[in-house]
Amino acid sequence: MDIEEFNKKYAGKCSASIGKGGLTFVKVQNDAATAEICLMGAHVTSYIPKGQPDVLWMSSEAVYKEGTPLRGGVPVCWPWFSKNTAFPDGPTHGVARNLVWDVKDVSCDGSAATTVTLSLSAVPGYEQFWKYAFALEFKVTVASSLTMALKTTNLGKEPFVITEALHTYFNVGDITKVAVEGFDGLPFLNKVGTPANSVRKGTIFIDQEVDEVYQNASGKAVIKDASLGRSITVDKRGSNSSVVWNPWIAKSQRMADFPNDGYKTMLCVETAHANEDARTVAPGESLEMVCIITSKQD
Ligand code: TA6
Repeated sequence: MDIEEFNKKYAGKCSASIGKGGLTFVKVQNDAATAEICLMGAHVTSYIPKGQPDVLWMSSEAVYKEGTPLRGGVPVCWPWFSKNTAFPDGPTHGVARNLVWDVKDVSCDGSAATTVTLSLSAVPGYEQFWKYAFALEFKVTVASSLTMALKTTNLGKEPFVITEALHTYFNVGDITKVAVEGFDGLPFLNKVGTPANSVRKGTIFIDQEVDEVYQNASGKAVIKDASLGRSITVDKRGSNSSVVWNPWIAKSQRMADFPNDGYKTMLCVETAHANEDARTVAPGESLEMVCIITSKQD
């Protein structure tokens, strides 16, 4: 992307610059919030509503290198979530987060809402894993909420099946003082240790590794952060599955791009089409999944 041309075209709406690891970042600043999006992976790395700490958590050990997934923010996991059983040795969480996306458009609605539309229509270097003709569009609206809409269009002549996730890492003050509402009574696959099916009873508190894939999760979740004195609502449209993840101590230590104590200040609540919520996209059809994040000081 020609940075100078981009900045001329979108002057006053957003600005692009070369950042860590030579990666290109688009910065949005308006009356409601600021945000940053790395073009590699269309990866939202920061969302700061006016007067609040960043809503997203980025690892201090993240590796900024083209082709290497960024740790933190909102990884776009597509066209599969977690491992692709057809390619067990392939990339985890698909290939979209490793690739550089284009900016299709930037629009503003008044002085407090900016929408950056990013697109991807090929998987260079990953063709062995994904042979279908597709178009991906990711609309990121930075306002008093952060709204992310991921739309998959099948441009080919045969249907394809995807799983996907907006794998959002939330910034919390102290994980031991966090309560997560919205999953009471829902079935989930517990992936810690030997995978086992279970049903959530009540509120989620985090005092150990948690890696849970919820089904029938079509509503909103609320992350109550007593330490930062705020509640983060994670609402959604077009998704029936969610993932809740905290690596806790041992797994944090095993991840090179994750600080040993990182588990204390992050929590993933992911808007997904995961596991049984896999989706078939017919030729010429589109599938959209939307996540709406709103953070309110208590
Ligand atoms: O969404 C939770 C999860 O599937 C965990 O099992 C853990 O692997 C996490 O994603 C991070 O995956 P990554 O490939 O980004 O290290």
